[in-house]
Amino acid sequence: MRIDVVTIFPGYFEAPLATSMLARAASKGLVEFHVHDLRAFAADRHRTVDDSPFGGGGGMVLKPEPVAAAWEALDLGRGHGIYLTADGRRLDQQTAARLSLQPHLVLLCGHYKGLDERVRRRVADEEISIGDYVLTGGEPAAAVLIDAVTRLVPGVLGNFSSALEDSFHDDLLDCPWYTRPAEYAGEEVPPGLLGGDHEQVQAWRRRQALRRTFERRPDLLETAQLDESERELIDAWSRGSVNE
Ligand code: JA5
Repeated sequence: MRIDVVTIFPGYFEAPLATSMLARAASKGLVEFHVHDLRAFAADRHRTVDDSPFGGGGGMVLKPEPVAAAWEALDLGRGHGIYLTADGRRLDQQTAARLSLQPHLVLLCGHYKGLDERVRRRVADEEISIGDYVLTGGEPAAAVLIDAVTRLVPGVLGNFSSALEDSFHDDLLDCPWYTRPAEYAGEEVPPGLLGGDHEQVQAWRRRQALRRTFERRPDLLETAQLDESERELIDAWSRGSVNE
């Protein structure tokens, strides 16, 4: 997979792309990252990329021509264009999985009040938000998207972890995890994890994942794949007739 990023802050991406799993994926040749400075495609000697909005009001809007020039010069139109914006469709695991199948993503980071609407429609195949909060620009959202998508590219995850075992793979939150020591600060590790009975461990983890999802993200239970006994357990929790 190839990922191009177009931004007025290319330096923002240095540490995330040079760290841990993303750096390893790039050094293994599984993914290529190319970060481009939008200002390099400005037409004037001041490298202007923004201007005031028609109709007045505060703030600035990213001009269309530097974006169009970057797309032309870098031949980005063949990739799948994504504009990171608070009014985009919310990023979720299903979207990350779908994007991980694309051979070429092009991420465009907005700034100020955003991008002129006309070039936005021309370069963006889709518009994505990472959540309902305001950012100063699209860079943090692009870094999040790169992480979520890249780890799903075949070969990127080691066998220490598998995308199939992720929290959210089955629409539930993760269970609690424990490591040594078996007693810490007066608290024992739950006995269900200690007997070496793998079936028992799997049952304990599943129930804990259900419980945690019930408590923190009940909305996820609407669409989760649950069997009849799991539905009954959740109904019992809802009635308050079982505690854990
Ligand atoms: C703000 C000019 O998903 C959260 C996001 C907030 C935000 C994004 S994505 N882009 C911008 C932006 O501000 O371009």
